[in-house]
Amino acid sequence: MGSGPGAELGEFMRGDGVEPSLIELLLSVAAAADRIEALVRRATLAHLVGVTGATNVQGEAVHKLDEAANRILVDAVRASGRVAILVSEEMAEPLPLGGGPFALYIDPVDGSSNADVNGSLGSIFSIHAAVPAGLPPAGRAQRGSGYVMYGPGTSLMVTWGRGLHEFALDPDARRFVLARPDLRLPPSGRTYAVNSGRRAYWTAGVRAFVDDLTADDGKRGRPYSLRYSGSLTADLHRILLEGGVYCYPGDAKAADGKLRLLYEASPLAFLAEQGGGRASSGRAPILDIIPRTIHQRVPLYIGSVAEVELAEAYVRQEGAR
Ligand code: AHM
Ligand code: MG
Repeated sequence: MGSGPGAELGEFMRGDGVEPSLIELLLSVAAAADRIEALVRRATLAHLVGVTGATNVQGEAVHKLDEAANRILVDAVRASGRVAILVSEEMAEPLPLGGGPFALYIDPVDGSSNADVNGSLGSIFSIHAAVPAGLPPAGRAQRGSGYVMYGPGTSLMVTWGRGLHEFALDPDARRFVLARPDLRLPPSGRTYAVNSGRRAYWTAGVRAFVDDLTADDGKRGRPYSLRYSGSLTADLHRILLEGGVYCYPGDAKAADGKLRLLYEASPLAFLAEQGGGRASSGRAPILDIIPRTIHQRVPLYIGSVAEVELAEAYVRQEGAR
C-alpha cells in the first residue's frame, strides 16, 4: 500500500526516499490546503466571497479568500519550522520565518475571482533551498513544487524532482491519497486555453499561433477546442492529463503578461517538465529564467511539447525583444 494508488502522501514520500525536512514541509502545505479546501466549500455560506477593499502589491483587488488562505498557509508553514523565508502573492515583502532549510513561494488562491461564482480555485507553491534575500536561482533549482485544485474534487499535483504525481483529498478521512503516480503528459492535445478577449492587444506571432491551432485543417488535428476557466490551475489540470497548451502571452498592454514567475509560472513549469511536458516564455524555458525581483511577471506557454514548441516558433519569428 505504501507506494501504489491509495498510499497516503507522507507514506508515499517516505517510500520514495524524500528527505525528512522536505516531507515535513510538504505535509504542512497539504494540511493548510485541507483547511483552505474546507473554507472554499463554505465560502458562499460564510460570506467569504467578494473583495476586502484592499489592493495587493500587484495593484489587484484582494479577495476575502486570498487573505484567509494566506493566513492559513503562513501559520501552517511557520509551525513546520522548515521555512526560513516565505514569499507570497499577497505580501509585498518576503516574510522571514525564523529558520529552516527552505524558501517557499506561494499563490494562496489562484483564480480568486472564481470564488464569487462558485468556480474552480487553486493554491500554488514552489520550494527552493533557503536564500538570504528571498530571491532564488533559476526554477530548475526547485526542490519541489505543486498546486492544489479545488474543483468538484480536490487534487494535489506535486513533484520533488522525481516525476509528477496526483493525490486526491479523501473528503471523509481528510487525507491526500495517491490517485495517479508518475503522470506523463500526452505529446500533443486537442485543446488550448487563452484569454481571447485580449486578442486586440496580441502581437502578430501570438495571433498567428492561435490562428494555426484553430484552422479548418482536420488532417493536422485542427481546430483545437478552447477551454478557459479563469483559473490557471483548473485549466492546467486538464492539460497535464489530456495534453494541449495554456497561454498567457505578453501583449501590447502588458509586455510580460499577467502571471508571476516565482509562484505561478516556475512551480507549474517544474510540474510540466517532470511529466515530460514543456513550459516557455516563448523565448526561453521558464525554468532557465533567473529572477530579478520577487513579484516579476513572465509570459507563459505551458503544456504538451508539440504545442509549446509551436508557440515558441511563432514568438521567435517576431525577432528578439
Ligand atoms: P490571480 O492569482 O490573481 O488569481 O491571477 C491568476 C489568474 C489565473 O488563474 C488565470 O488563468 C488568469 O489569472 C486569468 O486572467 P484573465 O482574466 O486576464 O484571463
Ligand atoms: Mg492569486
